[in-house]
Amino acid sequence: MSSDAAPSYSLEYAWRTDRGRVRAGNEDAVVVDPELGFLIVADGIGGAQAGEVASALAAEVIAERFRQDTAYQLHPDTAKTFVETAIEEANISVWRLSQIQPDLSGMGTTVVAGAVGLDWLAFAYVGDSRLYRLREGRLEQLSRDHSFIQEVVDQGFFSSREDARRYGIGENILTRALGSSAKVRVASGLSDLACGDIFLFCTDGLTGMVPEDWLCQVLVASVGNDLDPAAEALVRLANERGGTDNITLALLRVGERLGQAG
Ligand SMILES: [Mn+2]
Repeated sequence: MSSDAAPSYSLEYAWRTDRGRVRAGNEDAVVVDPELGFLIVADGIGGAQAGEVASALAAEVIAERFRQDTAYQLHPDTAKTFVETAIEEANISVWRLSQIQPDLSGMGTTVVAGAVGLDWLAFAYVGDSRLYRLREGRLEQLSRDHSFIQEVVDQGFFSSREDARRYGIGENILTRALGSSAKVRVASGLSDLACGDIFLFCTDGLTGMVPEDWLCQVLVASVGNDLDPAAEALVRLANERGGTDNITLALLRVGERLGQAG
């Protein structure tokens, strides 16, 4: 990282991936690089080992892009486009491999990725892996699921996800994923950084098991402590509440503003 782009805050990272209690394998992937300041979480879809291949390939393609060229870190808008493009490239890689390797046909993956700059976080995503931000005790979802249940709620057929669930709308139907075609629509956004913020990147194996107010409580309780036990506690909670899916998360905590900044 060039010194121009070094974050003006001290940052902490913690991450975990866990098979859960039911699944035979782990089809989630996570890559975090505290040195370069990026986080990637992906949740693979597909029979046999195909989901595992898809999520690992997508995460690696995106990580490689971040490692090769760090110039994106100089400007938030550049970074946002950069993360989007990296995800588009990952999509093509997953799609191509699924076309040439019959046993991988139909594989796909969700992804949510973030890149940290001077005083901002640029993020992009496809699917239902999520990004949350804890700020001043309030947990806010910065991503918006590309799922059927989210769509019927957005279109006003139901007043809330709970309402839609009561009518039997499943949580697990994705409307977008990497790998299903040569082109994918990537969603993206920017957040500023404030001292005390915690960003949570995670797969549905966490959010499907642990209610948001519990996630919030665990993150709030981590204030003043190391971040790693919070990551551990979130995985434990998801497992205690069933652990029916793979559980993956990456945390980024924003600390004090650094003296030499600006
Ligand atoms: Mn999952």
